[in-house]
Amino acid sequence: MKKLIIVPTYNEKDNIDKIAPKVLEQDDLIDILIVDDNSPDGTGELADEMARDNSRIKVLHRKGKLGLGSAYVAGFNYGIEHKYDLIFEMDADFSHDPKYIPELIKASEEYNLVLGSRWVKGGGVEGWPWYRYTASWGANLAARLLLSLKPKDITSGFRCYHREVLEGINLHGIISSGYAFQEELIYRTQKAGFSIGEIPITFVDRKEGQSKMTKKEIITSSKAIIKLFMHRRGVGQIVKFGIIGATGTAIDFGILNILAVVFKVNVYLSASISFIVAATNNFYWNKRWTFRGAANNKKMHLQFVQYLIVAGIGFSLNLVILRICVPAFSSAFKLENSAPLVVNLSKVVSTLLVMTWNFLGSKKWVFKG
Ligand SMILES: Nc1nc2c(ncn2[C@@H]2O[C@H](COP(=O)(O)OP(=O)(O)O)[C@@H](O)[C@H]2O)c(=O)[nH]1
Ligand SMILES: [Mg+2]
Repeated sequence: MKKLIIVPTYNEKDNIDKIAPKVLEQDDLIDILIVDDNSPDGTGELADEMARDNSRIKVLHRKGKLGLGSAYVAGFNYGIEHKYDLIFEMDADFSHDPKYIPELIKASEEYNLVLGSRWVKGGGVEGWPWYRYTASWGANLAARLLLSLKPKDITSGFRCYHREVLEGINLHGIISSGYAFQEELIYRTQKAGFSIGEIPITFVDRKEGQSKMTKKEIITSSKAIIKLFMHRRGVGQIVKFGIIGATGTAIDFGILNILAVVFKVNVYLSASISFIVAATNNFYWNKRWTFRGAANNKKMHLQFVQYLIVAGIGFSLNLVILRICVPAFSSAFKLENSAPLVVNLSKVVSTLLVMTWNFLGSKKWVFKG
């Protein structure tokens, strides 16, 4: 089993020559690939010297600081080209103790991807101030929830991939470059159906050199996670449906007020007209935008009638829920039925439930082909 440990470096002159021998001594079939982004401190030149003395050390030079993600992609491509069986990610700064490498290799007999994990039993972090600990844990949890990822430590940068995983997840399609890259790789690995295991590690904060985690990096990574989230099947639909629902509600209120308040039209007639106009608006945009591409084989007028039925039931549901919530909240908070808290909280509950009903009715019935 040929193994390649990829170590991306940016200003790691004080670490790289110390970590390399520790990595190589873990297993006879290990090679190291240093991917240096033209570090100003001369890490690249030092790496070249090391490679001259030891054929198990390889170096890739890139023009400038192009980001951790693309450094790894370059390293992965090297590993794929040279037919390494196991391909590792590892930091240069001793945060990832080389002693875990044999454990990662062992677990790789069972899993397609193995993570060195801080957030499983037995794992942890040493030397981080509380805010960095909280931020890392929180970012990890948020991304796990948004992307429904099963592993506990999805930002970990200490990993062992079988080559087949990297060949099977379309590295060219990756959209994030910074730290979100780690999450995206897990997302793709899980989606492609590969198994993922975790072994506990203690992550030790770097002693030499500086962290490259910056505010800009955090913002770019958060954006990448949200982009991935929007790419998930169905999520974009819910957001679009919500936007159209909001415009429909504005139209509904606007027309009701113009007719009933300004022109003194009978309030029930006004409410019916405003409801029909809003529903027509929602139908049109949901057909054109939210559910574009679905249900081309259904007659338009049939679809419209079905939509009115769903929206009409939704409207009645709204009244029923208000009839239940208003007395319940008013007795719970010991307030009048007309108190702003009671009225608005009830409206929030009914809106959420009715929107869910309308969305499911539209998706599963009206716009289903
Ligand atoms: N080639 C390359 N390596 C990078 C880049 N950014 C970070 N690294 C390396 O990636 C590893 C992790 O970075 P580090 O600054 O320790 O991040 P932290 O541990 O999250 O604070 C280290 O080996 C860095 O030298 C980059 O843009 N290009
Ligand atoms: Mg580090």
